[in-house]
Amino acid sequence: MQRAIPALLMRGGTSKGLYFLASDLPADETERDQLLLAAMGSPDARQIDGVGGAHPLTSKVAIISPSQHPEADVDYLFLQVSVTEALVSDAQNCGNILAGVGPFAIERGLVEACDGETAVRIHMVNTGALAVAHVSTLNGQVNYQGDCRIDGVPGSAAAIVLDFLDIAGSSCGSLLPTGNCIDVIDGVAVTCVDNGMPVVVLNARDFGITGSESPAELEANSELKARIESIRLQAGPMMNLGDVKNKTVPKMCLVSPPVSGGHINTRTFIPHRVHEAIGVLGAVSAATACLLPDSVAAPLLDRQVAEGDITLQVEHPTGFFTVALTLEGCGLLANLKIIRAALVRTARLLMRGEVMVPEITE
Ligand code: NQM
Repeated sequence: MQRAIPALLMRGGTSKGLYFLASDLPADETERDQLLLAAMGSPDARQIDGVGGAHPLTSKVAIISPSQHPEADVDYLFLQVSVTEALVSDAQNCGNILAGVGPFAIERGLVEACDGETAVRIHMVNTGALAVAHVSTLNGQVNYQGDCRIDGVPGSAAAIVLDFLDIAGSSCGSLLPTGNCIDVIDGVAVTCVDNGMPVVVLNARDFGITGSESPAELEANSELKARIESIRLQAGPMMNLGDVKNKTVPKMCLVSPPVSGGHINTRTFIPHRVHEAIGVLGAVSAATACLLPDSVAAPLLDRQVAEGDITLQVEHPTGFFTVALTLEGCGLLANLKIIRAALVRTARLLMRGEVMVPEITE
């Protein structure tokens, strides 16, 4: 016997995953996670017996429900389903999958479509923070078509502007969770930052690499991977994340001077595979590190920082990621506050129906 669970398969930004209504999934978390592992086909490097795409970026789940939060329309819980292990984690948020949440909420009748554009207010359950997604809508339906291009996705689609307010310390409690702009771990200077995503920023040069290597080259460098994982395991408790051995945070972002006309170049371990682009909130945190005087990234930033709105082009392996930030009181670190982050993504409904899961027999 198989169990049929209503779900939408969506691309959200440069990621892909299953989107569910919470009411269609078991309330019991263990039962829910077993079902999600089976739906994705995990654990198995090829996820051959499920709909997962055999990469962390395509093994993701969004669970959405009406929100009780006074400033939100929907609650969004993000779950990372491991490809190779029987693990489902809610320890991180995902800004790419977030891009599909507004369209999903409209598709499934949680939010009514307005004429032209619909603002969907989203409570991100993993971190408690809020985002507003501006979704293109026509004749009461989501409009997926448009001329917005994002690097890492072929073709173009309708733009979805995501606005984040006050996401500093989303998972770690503060923007600089160790209390320092620079810490030294295993003899390497690092900046531990959380502006929406816990990220450890490292200078690629300190590892004897340029920072422009391809994800495949970086993943083949076992000595580099071991050094980065050692730093990550030590940074986790320092960032108030506890033991991060089985967690997908913090992300490890290698920065280097820009090479394609952007403001900073990045390569990100998420945390064991290397991102083909960069995560949304990961990019916001990395861009934020560039603005913090004395951080590992600040000296590499190819522009001046002033109070007000600033737009940074973050280079990654498949192009650029544009992050717009609003800064208050720059200059001295103690006075600096990042009050807003905004960026553009696209999303597309790929399939709607029921995902079939074998009945679990004890
Ligand atoms: O940082 C990958 C992705 C992500 C997360 C990862 C993301 C974010 O590209 O907000 O989007 O870092 O695991 O989907």
